[in-house]
Amino acid sequence: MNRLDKIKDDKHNKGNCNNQNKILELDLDYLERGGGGTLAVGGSPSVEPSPDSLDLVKVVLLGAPAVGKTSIIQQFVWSDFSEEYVPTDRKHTFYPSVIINEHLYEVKITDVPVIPYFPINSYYEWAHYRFYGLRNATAYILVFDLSNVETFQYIRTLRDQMVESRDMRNVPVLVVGNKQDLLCSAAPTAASGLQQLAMAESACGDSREKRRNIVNLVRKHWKCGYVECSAKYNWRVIAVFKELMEMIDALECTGGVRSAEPPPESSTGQANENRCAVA
Ligand SMILES: Nc1nc2c(ncn2[C@@H]2O[C@H](COP(=O)(O)OP(=O)(O)OP(=O)(O)O)[C@@H](O)[C@H]2O)c(=O)[nH]1
Ligand SMILES: [Mg+2]
Repeated sequence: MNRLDKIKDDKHNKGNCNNQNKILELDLDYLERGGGGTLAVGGSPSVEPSPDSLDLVKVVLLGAPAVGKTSIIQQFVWSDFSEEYVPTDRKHTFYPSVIINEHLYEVKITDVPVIPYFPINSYYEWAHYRFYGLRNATAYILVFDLSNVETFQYIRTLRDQMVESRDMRNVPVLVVGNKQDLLCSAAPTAASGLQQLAMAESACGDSREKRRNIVNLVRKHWKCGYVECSAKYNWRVIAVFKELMEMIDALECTGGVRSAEPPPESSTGQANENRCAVA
């Protein structure tokens, strides 16, 4: 069956990583409309989806250190957030079931330690990122920190490496600006003197300008989705996954074919009008 990638490698992965076998059924339309915090649980939390009966959408989150990748996932899956920063030091996987446009998807969300580069072929993947599933992901979420726009440079480099080494046609990529709550506002306070206010306004203006350029690059040139969120306040975290699942669902409906196997090394990415593709 072509509809979704099979989870062959998950059989393989069992025992090699810390699988967090949390099975949730999330109706994204309902949740985004504010449909309560209680999620329909679609199975025992300790049971992994049966590899034989379910197809899986494999989503990998990537981004610079401390941008909030783990926080976004944990807020989405567990409705939980921690102020404490614990760098991710090994692969973690999460298995929510997601309903979008009345289609049910089993999703495997993978959180990995920061990778210095995207593996340009399966040899590098095997040698340096074994079992991370980087090259055969169904879709990617690339996260940066809105309050530190320099972190965007990391995903820009990573995306360049992806499009140079993997056929990215029919592979949705969503760029997420996290920590929206930390965005500066130059609103005057009683304590701020005029000079301080002017400096704050100018700093905010700079950062607003950089953000505008990023949104422009991502949407117009990369033709990727873009969402801003705050994992801390659970603001638009569901929208992140909804947007991504919409992209995946649209692809499924238009018959986009995704292969669980890495493509031949010669087939580098080319433009695709409607998908997140090479600029
Ligand atoms: N203010 C604010 N802090 C956040 C937000 N999201 C994450 N943080 C904080 O940022 C720090 C890093 O968050 P993580 O989720 O661990 O970041 P990460 O990208 O997984 O980091 P690595 O695993 O090292 O790559 C933690 O202290 C979080 O509490 C947010 O939306 N707003
Ligand atoms: Mg992490």
